[in-house]
Amino acid sequence: MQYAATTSGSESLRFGMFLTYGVPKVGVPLERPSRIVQLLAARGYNAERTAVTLLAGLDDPQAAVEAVVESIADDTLRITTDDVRAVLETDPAPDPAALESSSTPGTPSGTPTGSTETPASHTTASTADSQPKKHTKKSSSAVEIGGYSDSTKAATNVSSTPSSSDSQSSPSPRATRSPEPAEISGDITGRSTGTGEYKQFVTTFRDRYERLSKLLGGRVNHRPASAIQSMAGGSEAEMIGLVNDIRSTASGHWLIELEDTTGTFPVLVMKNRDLAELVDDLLLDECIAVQGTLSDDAGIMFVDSLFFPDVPRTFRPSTADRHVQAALISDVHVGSQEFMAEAWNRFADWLHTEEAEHVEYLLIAGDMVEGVGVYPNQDEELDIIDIFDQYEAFSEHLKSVPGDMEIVMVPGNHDAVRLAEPQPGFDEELRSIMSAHDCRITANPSTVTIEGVSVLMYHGVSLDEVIAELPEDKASYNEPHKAMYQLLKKRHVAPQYGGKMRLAPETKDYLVIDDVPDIFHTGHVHKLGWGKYHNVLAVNSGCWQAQTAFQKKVNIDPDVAHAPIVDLDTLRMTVRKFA
Ligand code: D5M
Ligand code: FE
Ligand code: ZN
Repeated sequence: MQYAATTSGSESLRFGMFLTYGVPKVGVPLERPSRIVQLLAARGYNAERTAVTLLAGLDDPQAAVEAVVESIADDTLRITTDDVRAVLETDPAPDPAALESSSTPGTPSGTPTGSTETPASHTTASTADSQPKKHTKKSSSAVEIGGYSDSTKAATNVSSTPSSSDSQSSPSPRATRSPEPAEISGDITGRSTGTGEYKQFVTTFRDRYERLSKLLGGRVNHRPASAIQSMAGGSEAEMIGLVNDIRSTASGHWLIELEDTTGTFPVLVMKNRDLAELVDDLLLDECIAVQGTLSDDAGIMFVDSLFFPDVPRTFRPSTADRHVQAALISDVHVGSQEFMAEAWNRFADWLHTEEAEHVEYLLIAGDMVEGVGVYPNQDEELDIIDIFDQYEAFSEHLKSVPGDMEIVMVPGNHDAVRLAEPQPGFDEELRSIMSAHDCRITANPSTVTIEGVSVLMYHGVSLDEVIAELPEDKASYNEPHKAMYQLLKKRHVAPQYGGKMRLAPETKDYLVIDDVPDIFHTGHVHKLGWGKYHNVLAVNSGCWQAQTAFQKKVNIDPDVAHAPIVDLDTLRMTVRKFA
């Protein structure tokens, strides 16, 4: 029998063999001069505002950035005006040939289509049940979500009445809030060790493998690939590996190459087996376990069971001890012509009313501002063209949020931090711009615990990828929470590498979901959707930016100016609409 691969399982650019081999170079794109801040951030530097202005005013800012980065001491974190001046004095016209060559700018377009394959029903042969309960605080049976079933178009499921617009003129007095300070874990800010060297990708992927294989370890008694390679034909075998390749064979079976830290091994999922459905859910680079039998020539494993790290079905979330709520928003996009300032003001006014007195936390999952140079021709839709001015304006909008609320923010792909994930929190300069309202600023992703409830905050760039790769019923723009379920199942916020998502090599894979969160909060796709996956509340907040020209072109109809509000004591959701 032959298992010749005929069709590729994925169109994505691949850099396989992360665990055992070298990795090709992935350049950080150099784009336009207005991206000085992002250019520097991508290289791991912050800069004084005056230094940025100085660089931006040069004929060839990109070359100047390179020259400055070359010239400064290795341990420099923040580039000063003096650093720039020193370079200009010694080398008034930095050589553009010194520039790294760059590939296409920005993110490839994400089309809102799923795979055309026939949707398979959601049968999961893969629920972990051996995990201990993490939370002991207040364990209850499954909590239901008020007024919402996670089936149809989320925007039509807004369960609360729209904000009363009359409340904005005369906010009624309310009791003072007393939120506890949020506890933050997984914050990479200031701890990034990535030098951008390619061998570091190997370290990151090894860490991913090691941590996810621990989660899967209870399910199989796995052997390393190198050991399986020397087993006799017909043996029973179990392996844990990262998915290196997925192909369909000439006869329609699925050939999957798994890789661990010792090598690779091909495994075959027969098309007529129930578990063939699970292949639909697979993404490249995710970690799975398989159990099966080796072929007679011991060259391949026939898979009998396939497991994802997953969230145990027995998971019970922690809840708050008192009635307290959190507003979960994202994608404010201040600085865009489409930013809905009036809707934001209605939201902020509502937060001052008695009705909102229990809303003590505001979590913002990225894209505070529109940024500059994020997508081609984006500048045509900018209302504020300077990135710092955008943050000044955002800060003004934060000031209208009640001062006694605890605000936590993580950056997104439009923010002025490095694009590669994990993204550190904003630098000192941006923090000082936003300091008027005392906010907590942390990395993307981070886990934020409020009132004993852990919230995994992640901007959500990988959702575009998950939606593009998986069948419509598993993940779509209309049901973004289902794409989030996939991330929970894979216990990784951005499993597939090499497409839209940029990964920063670090000594640890900060994108692994080690601990199951009580709430998973993302944004990015500008669609509202929420639901529960094995008792974890997944919420994708909408946005505060009306449809952009790009979104119109690709038929994305954003859910604008909704504020999902979660009761932290019950994990029930209500949505307020301010548009
Ligand atoms: O992303 C908002 C959503 O729209 C997200 O799903 C990506 C997609 N998007 C928006 N503009 C573009 C362009 N120009 N190319 C590709 N994909 C795009 P946000 O992060 O707010 O831009
Ligand atoms: Fe956005
Ligand atoms: Zn985004």
